[in-house]
Amino acid sequence: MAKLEILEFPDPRLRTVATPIEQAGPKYQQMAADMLETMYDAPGIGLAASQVNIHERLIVVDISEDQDAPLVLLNPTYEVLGEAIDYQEGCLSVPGFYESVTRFDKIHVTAMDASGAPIDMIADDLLAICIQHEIDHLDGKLFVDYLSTLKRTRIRKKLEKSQRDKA
Ligand code: GNR
Ligand code: NI
Repeated sequence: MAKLEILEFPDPRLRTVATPIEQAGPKYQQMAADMLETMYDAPGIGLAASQVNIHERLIVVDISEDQDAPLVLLNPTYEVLGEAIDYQEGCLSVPGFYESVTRFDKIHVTAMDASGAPIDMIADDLLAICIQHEIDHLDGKLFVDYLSTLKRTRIRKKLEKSQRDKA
């Protein structure tokens, strides 16, 4: 297993649209294991491959308290079933900032697991929100894109400064 480096806003690589995975298998099982380790260590409840500079359509999610319910989704897509809800979101690629974003509270998710088996599930509440957030990453989209330009610019400047101070 290996811990991976998480890209931070406004890194332009986070804007890459990820490509579909053609063939599931061991390569993606290893990639998912590394992403789960990275997510649990952070800690976070989801991680998209885009955040670790892998531009393929793979996300991992675990909303359990005990980090014992990992979900690995390749080529995930969803249809909306529920209502719009506002939720205070954070992102490992936008560390330290939390803002309200409108999502849907129930979705029908279709994907495959790392071995290629089909996944068909209904997700609601936090799980639904997290999956929508992760699929946005695969499309090069971040939660800050839903905020006002003023808020997004403030966040960008603060993160650029902390990235400079770190370097
Ligand atoms: O750890 C995370 N928490 C979170 C909280 C509210 C809405 C979405 C998330 S996802 C985030 C981890 C992350 O950045 N995934 O891309
Ligand atoms: Ni995120």
